[in-house]
Amino acid sequence: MDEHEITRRTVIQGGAALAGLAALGAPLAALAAPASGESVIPWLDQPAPIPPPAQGILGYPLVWEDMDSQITPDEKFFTVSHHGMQIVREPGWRLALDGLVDRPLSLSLAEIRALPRREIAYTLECSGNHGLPFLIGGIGNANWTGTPLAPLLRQAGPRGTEIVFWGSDSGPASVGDPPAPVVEHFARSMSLDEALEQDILLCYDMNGTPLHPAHGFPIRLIAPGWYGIANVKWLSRIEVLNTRYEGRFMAREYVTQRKVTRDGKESVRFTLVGRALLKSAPARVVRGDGGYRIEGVAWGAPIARSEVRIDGGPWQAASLADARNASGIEWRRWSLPVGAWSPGEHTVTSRAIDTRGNVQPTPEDPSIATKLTYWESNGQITRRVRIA
Ligand SMILES: Nc1nc2c(c(=O)[nH]1)N[C@H]1C(S)=C(S)[C@@H](COP(=O)(O)O)O[C@H]1N2
Ligand SMILES: [Mo]
Repeated sequence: MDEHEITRRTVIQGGAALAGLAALGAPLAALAAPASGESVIPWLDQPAPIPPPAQGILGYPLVWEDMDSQITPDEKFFTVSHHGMQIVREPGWRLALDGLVDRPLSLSLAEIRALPRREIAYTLECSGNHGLPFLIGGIGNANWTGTPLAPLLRQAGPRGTEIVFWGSDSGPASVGDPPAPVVEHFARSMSLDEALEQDILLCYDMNGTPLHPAHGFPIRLIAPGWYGIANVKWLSRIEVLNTRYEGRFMAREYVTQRKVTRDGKESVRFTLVGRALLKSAPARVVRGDGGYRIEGVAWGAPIARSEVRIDGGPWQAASLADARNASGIEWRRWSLPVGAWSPGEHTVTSRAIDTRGNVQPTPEDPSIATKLTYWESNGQITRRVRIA
């Protein structure tokens, strides 16, 4: 058992954490956990085992069949830590806001906690989710509490256009020409306008308890509406620049590459992984007294409809749980009764439609089919199930 696992278990088994878990948001009444007499039928297509290089990076992937509540419990919330989990001690820790600013700031955790509080339910998905055979559980939904970043940025008086969020984690980097052995700290950036969006938080609590080290204690950025990578954990410094920042996780990785052909000429288009994209997934099949039902979730944009097709048949409208937030930053659960279902193997495909009429792309859609990288795999997902 690695240190990561021991530490996470130890903390989760602690009394305070258990008390916190008991206070998690109640599941939506319309889509409650299976009642007694109901059972969940596991999908036939299960994710591949996590290969050794990714084992130290990805932890606790969501088991879709376990999804029985709107909020993902902390101990079932996936983790992605490129340089391993970091243990940051609170004594002496401060967050710097500096670089091209009129008034540099340095804040302790107590000072950040004393600032105006805001809680936001936001579904955080890794942009690699569904892009690799072992990665289908890189998503979870939590209540995140913190203080809005915008007033602090304004207070510092930025004189640049680029905001870099530095984590305290680092690793060896293969850079330089000629190559040089260097260490690169984790960082992601946003434009000043993006960083001033009102929902962006310096977050300290997840589901009502202080962030677990695996999720970024003492402070992480929470950037609702963005892919997971923007949500920098173990935040140590916010730096204002007047040029673009092109570190590893901005320019070398988390870059989507697509083959484009224009006027008969082939090229590659490189785009940055940024905002979340419209997506849905079947979560599980539940068997009850009255037959079967398919449950799932839709996220990534304000959702208008969620539809399901069985065995490639006609699209059927699923019933959508109420949105708790109109901006679409939190997933919405959906369910479709199937009634009697013939024995044998079946496929279940879902698609989400947003309030502008955009439809989640099929795997054949050019936005998906021309992709040369696994990031931003928001194409329609098909799962297989065997009905007895
Ligand atoms: N400092 C730091 N922040 C990070 C990462 C990291 O490796 N280091 N991983 C990012 C990625 S790729 C994702 S998907 C999310 C995952 O957040 P979680 O581990 O809390 O689920 O954190 C992001 N923030
Ligand atoms: Mo990620």
